Amino acid sequence: MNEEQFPPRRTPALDRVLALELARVSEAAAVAAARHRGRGDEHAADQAAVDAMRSELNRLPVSGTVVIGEGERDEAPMLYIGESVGAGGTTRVDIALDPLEGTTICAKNLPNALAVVAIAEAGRLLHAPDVYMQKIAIGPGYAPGTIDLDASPRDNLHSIARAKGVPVGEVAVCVLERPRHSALVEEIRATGAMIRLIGDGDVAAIIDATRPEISGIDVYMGTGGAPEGVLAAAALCCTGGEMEGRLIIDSERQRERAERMVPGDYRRKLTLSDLAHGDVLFAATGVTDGHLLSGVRFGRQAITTHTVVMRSTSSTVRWIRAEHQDLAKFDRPA
Ligand code: VTB
Repeated sequence: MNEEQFPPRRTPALDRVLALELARVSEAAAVAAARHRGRGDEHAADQAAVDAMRSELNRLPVSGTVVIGEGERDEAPMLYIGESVGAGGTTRVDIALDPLEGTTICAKNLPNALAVVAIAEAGRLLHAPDVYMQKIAIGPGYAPGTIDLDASPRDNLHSIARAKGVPVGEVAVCVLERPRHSALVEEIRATGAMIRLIGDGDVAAIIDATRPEISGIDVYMGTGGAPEGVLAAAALCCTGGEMEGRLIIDSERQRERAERMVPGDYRRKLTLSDLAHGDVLFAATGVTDGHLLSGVRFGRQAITTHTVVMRSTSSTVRWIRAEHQDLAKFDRPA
């Protein structure tokens, strides 16, 4: 065989079959959380998702360590940072998860609550402390340097508009609706760009920016959770796109955690590859309806889930609509 024409494929560290296994993990969490939609009880919804995700994770043929989880060991009894999960084996992976991204969204049954999980070879996901992160993210197809976290929102929006070949008034920005974003929102509006304000759920919002023709969002800007930033970065490793972030450290305790967890200067601008790199698998299942994913449907004979599964090695993005007829596996007697 001519090696120049057919270069040997790099052997990925993560078996591709694992991608489908990962879908089962986010599906289980989503179904458990969806039973609590609209009931106003964030805690119960989250707990159900955690329990379901944990038992499904423990069936994965990996030796996994939770690096982005429900919290530090002393505050989260399950899926805490550092917990070992998986059925064991020689595949050592780091796991980032959010069994219910958008607990408030789920409790109110608003759009875009997701069950999310990502795995990567050990050491390839940033071990982000549970602090805020300033973020900016765009989808694929832009030249490197189009966005810069350190540039003003105005400069970033003009740069995106130029690269896209549209007036800045046709660029749409997604921002979390928070008092801390009032100056950002004002500055964006002053450029003429459009804003979509969301209540929660910036993982979905960043993935939205990778498919502007469907979501209507070109760029995500603002400050959200750092753990959610790593999850979103894991997805961008697969879809393509750019993201930059910076941890926001407000207390001595946070500083101590950041110093312990983040290699190098934790105050630096983090690039996409600082956040996640290497072979990455990502799965998200819709809990409530959203334009990224439909929520769980409880039918008479089947429970239907909608999941996106991504793999960085092949840049495959698969949309899986699953009808689960074995209802007992989701704790519903037939
Ligand atoms: C965001 C959002 C999450 O936290 O990261 C946000 O994506 C940031 O924190 O869904 P604040 O709510 O304190 O602003 C969530 O809303 C919840 O984890």
